[in-house]
Amino acid sequence: MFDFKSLPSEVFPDNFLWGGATAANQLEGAWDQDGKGPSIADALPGGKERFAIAAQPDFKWKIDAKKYRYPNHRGIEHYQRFKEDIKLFAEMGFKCYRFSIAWSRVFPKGDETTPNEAGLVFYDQLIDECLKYNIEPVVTISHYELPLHLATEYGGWKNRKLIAFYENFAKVVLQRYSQKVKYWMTFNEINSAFHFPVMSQGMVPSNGSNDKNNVFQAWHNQFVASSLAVKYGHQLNPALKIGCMILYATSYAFDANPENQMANLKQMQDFNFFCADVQVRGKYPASTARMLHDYHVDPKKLEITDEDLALIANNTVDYIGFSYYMSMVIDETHADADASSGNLIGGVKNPFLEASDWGWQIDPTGLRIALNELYDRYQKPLFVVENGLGAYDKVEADGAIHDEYRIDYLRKHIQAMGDALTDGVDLMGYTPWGCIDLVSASTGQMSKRYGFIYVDLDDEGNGTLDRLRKDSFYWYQKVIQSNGARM
Ligand code: BGP
Repeated sequence: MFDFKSLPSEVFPDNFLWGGATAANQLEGAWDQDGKGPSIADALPGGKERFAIAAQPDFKWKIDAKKYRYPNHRGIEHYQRFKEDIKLFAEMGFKCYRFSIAWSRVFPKGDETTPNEAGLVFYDQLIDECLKYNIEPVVTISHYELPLHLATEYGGWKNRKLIAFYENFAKVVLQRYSQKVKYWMTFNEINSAFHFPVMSQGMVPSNGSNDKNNVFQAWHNQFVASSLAVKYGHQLNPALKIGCMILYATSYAFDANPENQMANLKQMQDFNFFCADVQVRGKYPASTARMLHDYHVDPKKLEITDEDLALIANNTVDYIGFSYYMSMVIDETHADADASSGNLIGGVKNPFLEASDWGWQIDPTGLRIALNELYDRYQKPLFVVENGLGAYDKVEADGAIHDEYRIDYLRKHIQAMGDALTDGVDLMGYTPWGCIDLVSASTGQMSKRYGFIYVDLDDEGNGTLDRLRKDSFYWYQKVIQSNGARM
């Protein structure tokens, strides 16, 4: 029998998880307080220099207080103001809040055996503050914030020793919070290493990030580590839902030329599906051999044991978390095509779409397509854990922020999710990115803002850090109140 409850006005299920998303390194600040060690995010330059690292063979990780002190080191001082921030989330009616646990707050160097209790106390308080308002915490275990020591001394994720260090970290936090936190994700945007292994694998060119053998080895090590976390989490509490998290960019072939269609198929397999296939289906996809060949990876150089493969097969994820900001176009046949831009991904310009000030092509229908593609392929619950518009905001004389462009972007993407639900997709929730303004991952700056809440802080570190409600704050409050019926 068909279930007719998904009529347009009540398309979002009653238990739909409306909320917002952040990451520790982009908002906490307090980078060296209460025993926290430095993470790779604390050693990354801001501005254009950030992505330029990928082309600097001699780049060395270092903490340069002058150059890198701001902004990741300070964030938006959420560490000090988390109660005020969670209260504002509660005022919007959040049902859940996605954040990450800074690994180097818990294990300052990453390879210790005993955790830093003061670091854990912060997360005890943060989680309890969420629960006080009935906000369900959604935790990313690792979000672009590997302890720096694991990058400098061990060379990042290509080193197998990191599996045990991650396992130790994951066990500590899973054990401590397994009765309070139901939703988890093991690695943020695990597939982003495809383009920028610096942030997700802690590898720079001098550690071999330009060698795809290393990138694949690092992925494999992360898959094993993720499986160990899933295994332990389920043993602790079978009710836990532990997901993967991928960066999804719907991609289209430029035209009906079969060459472009084939190139797009490879793009979908290699970028959008490869990591999810391993984590959701529990095995490497059939396209892996072709992919290794295309990227000149020598399979004999990869260390993959039977025991690893069994772990991966037996500990698949419960749901698929993914970020969606934009779509892209694949064109292999026109050398002169106009390039588009994204933080980690590229492609050519799509004449049917508008783009953000950073060139990210805005495509709500692409989200409906993504949800259908993912659900058709995996038949697992989906969770849109990042989405949003990075924009420059202006504060009016009366303190108001009229961000109708952001409302327009989010409204269209929520409508696309509603359409996908009517298509039959199983969608658990929606946590727009940077629900409070924070440091941008790609620029390392404040001026690229996503929040419903404005934070008074500029790219040079000037400002009161006051929190102001944008127009989108009141709009999103209504969306949640009406469970997606009023937009
Ligand atoms: C994703 C990351 C986030 C976040 C977001 C927006 O790739 O998971 O950490 O920052 O993108 O990107 P940006 O801050 O570069 O605009």
